[in-house]
Amino acid sequence: EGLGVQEYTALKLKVKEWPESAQRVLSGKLPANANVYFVPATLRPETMYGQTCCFVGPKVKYGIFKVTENEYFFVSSRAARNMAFQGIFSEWGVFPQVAELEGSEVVGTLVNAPLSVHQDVRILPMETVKPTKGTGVVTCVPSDSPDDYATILDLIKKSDYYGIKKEWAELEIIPIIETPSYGNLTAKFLVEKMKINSPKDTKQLAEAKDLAYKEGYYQGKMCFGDYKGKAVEEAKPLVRQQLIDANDAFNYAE
Ligand code: A2H
Repeated sequence: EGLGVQEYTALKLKVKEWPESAQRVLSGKLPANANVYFVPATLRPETMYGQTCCFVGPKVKYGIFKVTENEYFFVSSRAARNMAFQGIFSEWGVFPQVAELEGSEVVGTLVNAPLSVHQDVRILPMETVKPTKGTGVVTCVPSDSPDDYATILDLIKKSDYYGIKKEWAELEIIPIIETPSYGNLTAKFLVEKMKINSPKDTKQLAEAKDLAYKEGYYQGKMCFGDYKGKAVEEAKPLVRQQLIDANDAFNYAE
């Protein structure tokens, strides 16, 4: 945003099972030993313990790109290009695309979410995903992100309309960060207090996001995980480094 550079943590969520809609598109396009990862970009690596699903824009176009011999990323082509010029792909500036998919075709994919209490989570639709920000993939932490919390409530309420199984959206929301003003489920607190009824209440959600971010970052204390008891400001780089060391994440900037 503006003139600044945004430093994201890009997380690797390994695909365990594709839905039929994706299998049809992918048939014959990937080698047998291929590992494919959904790669959300996040500013809150310290919250990854609480991932309950991962979002794509249902109408957004994505690609699967070959990163190394057996590693492939599911991201927007814009993000693949940026990554290729940040030394993330094996050949500088080259980002070979093996398939093109729309978000709706990958809804229901089962992926492994690094660090999360919920090892296996589903890919679900989020209509407010911006195709031009980050990777176009957003990991869902409903304890601390008002956008994620509002989207989860909507998916549960209208699961038939969205063509998903209700239980895919109903994973337990665990407290990760304790704050003096909003308790330990900041997003739920703010969504309820501000009477946000839908993911389309964008103005209120922007305000809630600001409040949640500031309170979490400056006043928050970890109440879960390896850095329990530490300030969020201190824990954030530690969790990020832990993810990077485990080869579950990398730095991505734009
Ligand atoms: B954050 P900034 Cl727990 N479209 O990650 C919509 N939202 C996107 C996106 C896209 N294409 N790409 C990334 N994002 C989200 C965690 C989180 C995030 C928490 C709390 C707040 C929060 C879990 N979701 O973001 O505009 C991602 O969600 C609020 C600041 O580049 C990413 O971090 O500042 C954040 O927005 C990046 O937003």
